[in-house]
Amino acid sequence: MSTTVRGPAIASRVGTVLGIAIAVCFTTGLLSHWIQNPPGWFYWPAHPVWLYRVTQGAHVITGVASVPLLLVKLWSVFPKLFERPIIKSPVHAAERGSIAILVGAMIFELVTGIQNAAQWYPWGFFFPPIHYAVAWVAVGALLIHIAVKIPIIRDALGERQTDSRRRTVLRTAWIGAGVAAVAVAGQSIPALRKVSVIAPRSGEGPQDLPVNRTAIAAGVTDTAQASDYQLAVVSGDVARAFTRIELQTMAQTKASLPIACVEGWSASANWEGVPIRSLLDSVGAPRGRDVRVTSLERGGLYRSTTLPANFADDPITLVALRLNGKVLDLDHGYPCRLIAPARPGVLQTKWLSRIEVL
Ligand SMILES: Nc1nc2c(c(=O)[nH]1)N[C@H]1C(S)=C(S)[C@@H](COP(=O)(O)O)O[C@H]1N2
Ligand SMILES: [Mo]
Repeated sequence: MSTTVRGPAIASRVGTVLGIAIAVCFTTGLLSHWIQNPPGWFYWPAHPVWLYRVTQGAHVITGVASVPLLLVKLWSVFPKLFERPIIKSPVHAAERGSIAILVGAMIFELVTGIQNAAQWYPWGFFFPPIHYAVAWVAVGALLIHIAVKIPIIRDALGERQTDSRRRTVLRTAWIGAGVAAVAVAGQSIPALRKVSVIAPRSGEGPQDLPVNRTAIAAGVTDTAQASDYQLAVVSGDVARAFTRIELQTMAQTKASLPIACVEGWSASANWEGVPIRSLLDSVGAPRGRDVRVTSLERGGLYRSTTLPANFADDPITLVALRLNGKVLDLDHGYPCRLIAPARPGVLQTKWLSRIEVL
């Protein structure tokens, strides 16, 4: 009879659930990366409107839920991590090395991801490309790890677990993961808002919607409120400029659409404005073309984004003038901002200055 609680029985069970969480986290992360840096073959649909809200919510929730699972997993094999000699044979050395890389990369991904979701950026690097690159390292090392351990995993999962101490540890792992998931889920699932103690953005902000970058932070308070403000719309040689009043007199469309931040929080709101397609029609722009949208913001990473053709032609991709029944707040993008269905928040450009067909 075994007397240790640690070992393959726990490691393989917690590892399996952790593996599923990581698979969801990795896949949804890849999608988010491709939406923001689309390879030529990539297509992201504009409908259903909540699609990105769900994929990115799942990304952050599975990432956070992985923390307690990873801790229990490491605990279950802890003495093995310090086994001597470190190198017994080339195969053994490769296996140890892959575990060192796996653990390091996983911890890096979870820590930087959670810091990012909490909007705390202590590192000296730009988060997205590094988080993306290390994800491949982590997943590569994980696949090697699983391949090496398959026989042990299969045996351990085949045996019924009767040791009550182990069952307690497992129950603790599941409860820990569940609590972690619920604690953060409220930033994407409104019904959980009150119990989600670590949801950093959850509904505060003007017009009942969180703000990511304020007008002051973006340095647009003067240009956005200037009396000679105009929105330029350009297609080839044809260009027009619209004042806010001219935009207001055009046919308005209403749509309920979420802002779904890459950092995990999301919130639905009622938007009203001019379909971007109407503005494109006004300069005779053909359908099926990508469109560049540029902000009044002078610097910043998000001053300009490209709207893929299927989004530009969608009837509820709006140049929004109103939010939740009132004139768009300055912090939400006054005089007008882009709001498109199923698009990451980071690409929902505020304080528009120019729309140009590519
Ligand atoms: N010009 C500009 N638009 C921007 C940003 C920005 O930094 N500059 N931030 C984006 C991000 S990251 C998000 S999540 C949404 C948030 O919109 P909100 O502040 O109206 O909620 O705006 C987007 N639009
Ligand atoms: Mo965002």
